[in-house]
Amino acid sequence: MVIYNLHRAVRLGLPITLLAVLLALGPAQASLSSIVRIVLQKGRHYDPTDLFLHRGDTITLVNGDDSAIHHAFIEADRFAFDAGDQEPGKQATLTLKEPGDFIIQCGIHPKMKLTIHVH
Ligand SMILES: [Cu+2]
Repeated sequence: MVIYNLHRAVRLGLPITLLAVLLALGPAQASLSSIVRIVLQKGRHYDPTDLFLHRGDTITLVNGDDSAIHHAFIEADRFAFDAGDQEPGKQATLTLKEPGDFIIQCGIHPKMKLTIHVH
């Protein structure tokens, strides 16, 4: 689609400087296509337990339990995340800005782990 538009732009006689700007916008637009992934906290598990993400993507953690409280957090070298106590039905969001592999734990259920791989 981009190639087609460039061909069309050349036929229309657009200045080369404008073409350079259009080319430069390509990757910028691609990086704006961040996504939101929903993760369920239910039965003392995260669902899913592994996620592959790109920088800029967001995770929404949803407490799907009827009565259990969850408390998601990350302890990493470069940043920390703490969602606080999440009552049933409540959500917490986390936008990934750092590349690397991180583990989202639960302060209430030590066995709950979600590994995220951010590229
Ligand atoms: Cu929990």
